[in-house]
Amino acid sequence: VDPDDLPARVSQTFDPARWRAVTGFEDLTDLTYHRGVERDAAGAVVRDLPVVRIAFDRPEVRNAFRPHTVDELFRALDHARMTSDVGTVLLTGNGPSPRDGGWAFCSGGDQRIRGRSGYQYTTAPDGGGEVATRDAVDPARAGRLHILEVQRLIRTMPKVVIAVVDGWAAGGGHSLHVVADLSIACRQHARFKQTDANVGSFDGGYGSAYLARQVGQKRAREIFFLAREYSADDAERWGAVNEVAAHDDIEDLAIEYARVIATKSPQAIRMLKFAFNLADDGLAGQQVFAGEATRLAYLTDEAVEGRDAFLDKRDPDWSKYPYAF
Ligand code: S0N
Repeated sequence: VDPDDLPARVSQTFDPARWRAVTGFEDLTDLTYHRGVERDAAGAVVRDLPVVRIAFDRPEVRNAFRPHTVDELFRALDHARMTSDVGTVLLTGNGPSPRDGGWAFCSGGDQRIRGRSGYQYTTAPDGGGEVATRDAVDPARAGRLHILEVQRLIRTMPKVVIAVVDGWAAGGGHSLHVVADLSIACRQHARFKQTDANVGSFDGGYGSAYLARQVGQKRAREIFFLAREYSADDAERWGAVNEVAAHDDIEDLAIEYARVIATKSPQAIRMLKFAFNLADDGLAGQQVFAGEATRLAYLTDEAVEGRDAFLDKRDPDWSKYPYAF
């Protein structure tokens, strides 16, 4: 597959001139994964930009995630985490739905298969929609709530993750937007609704408690207990999204955010993200922050002296290193 051979329309909000498919991810079925690029007048890629776009690609079910979607999402996010010249990850949804023109960021877990082991989806024999069939699955994987592993990866990856909410953010999709570092919402299409309690699920971690940090306890409880639909403008007013943009401008705005972030010190962004997380993440947050501090300390002469002294089988000489600055 030629990574530059982009489908003409991944989504209405997707400008093919700005992106190339990420090599090694041609097998994705439930997501699309692209790297931002700069092209010359002839359309050839001049250079990669420090941004990637990961998009749910199941618009016919409002971008609900099935376990396979979550596996792909973890894989793409982890690849973005490991790509050292990428500073910003845009998480979004492709659309509109070919069935009814509806837009979605993500509508959470696919309710057709939730909690059921041994189901898998295949294309219907007539080539129509998917049909669920019983199938043997590894019991170790059945019923796994591994979307929570994705939430933790978003939280701990040393990059800025931006939820580009261009349609419904519902249930577990609402929680993904909550856990993202920043959110941008489309004025015309973004709709928010925390449906967990409607269907017997409850994200008792970031989806609720961290939401309460963002919008306050009363509002967060209203969002969960009443499951009312709210708009992009409501979300901005309540402090749940950073900015609202018109449909035609949302991708430009997201890329502009990434461009500005790329002008900042990667180390400072990393330390700031982990510092923002620390209090809410408890000892796990302290571990992530301290791990980064340890990595920086290893680069100092003082830490090198400790290592070298051990290897040289001598006492370390700390006399050059002050107790205070
Ligand atoms: C998003 C809503 C509000 C949009 O309403 P709208 O615009 O009126 O569209 P619909 O006509 O309702 O939807 C269009 C088609 O899409 C299907 N569909 C939509 N959402 C889902 C979904 N989540 N799962 C499966 N199908 C979905 C509709 O059924 C419709 O198709 P047809 O016409 O063929 O019926 C509205 O759609 C809505 O409320 N959706 C449900 C939102 C919801 O409750 N999500 C789940 C909340 N809980 C979680 O996310 C927890 C995670 C989880 O449950 C899970 C599940 C599976 C595997 C793992 C997990 C896990 O916990 O990790």
